[in-house]
Amino acid sequence: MSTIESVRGDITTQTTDAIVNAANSGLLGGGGVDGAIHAAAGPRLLEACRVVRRTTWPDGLPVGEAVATEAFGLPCRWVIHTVGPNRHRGQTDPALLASCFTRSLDVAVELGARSIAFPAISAGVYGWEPVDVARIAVQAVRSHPASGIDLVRFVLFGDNLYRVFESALEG
Ligand code: AR6
Repeated sequence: MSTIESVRGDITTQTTDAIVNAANSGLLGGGGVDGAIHAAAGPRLLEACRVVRRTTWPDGLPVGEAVATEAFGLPCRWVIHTVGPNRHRGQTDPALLASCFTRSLDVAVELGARSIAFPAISAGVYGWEPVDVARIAVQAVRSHPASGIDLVRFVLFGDNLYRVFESALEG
């Protein structure tokens, strides 16, 4: 049974074994948490993402999928990149968002990670309501076997998001 917790903060400073990036299908960087992660990791992260595009996912990473790279300049060991559903493009199926958390945990287990930090995937540019993201995230994490993972941490930017996740965890 993993500990599941939420903290206010910046995911790029987390020392969990893995952190999750709310990326886009192209995997070549962007704004928000994706931009912060690439800036903190340095240019080798972009190069590693280009390798993923040349090999495993030539057409881009599908919504709800996850793939890992090394973390380079970041204090964690791996970055697990996932692509949340974009409400502005009509991607409103909660199963797609749940899949981001489930597949990221699958990848973390495959890597042998003991701890993982998630941002509020799709709660920014992709336009999902924080309360929906929190409910779906907590449910997906709780229902995942996550064997070997001791700690799942939600790292939230801002007080409102933090409160919303805290109440989802209390529920
Ligand atoms: N640490 C933790 N959370 C953060 C950080 C940070 N350093 N920076 C932002 N957030 P978003 P999305 C929060 O827009 O909605 C990118 O351009 C932010 O406040 O980063 O999945 C990608 O390339 C919000 O609560 O991700 C895609 O194109 C949450 O992280 C697109 O945005 C997610 O916001 C993905 O959109």
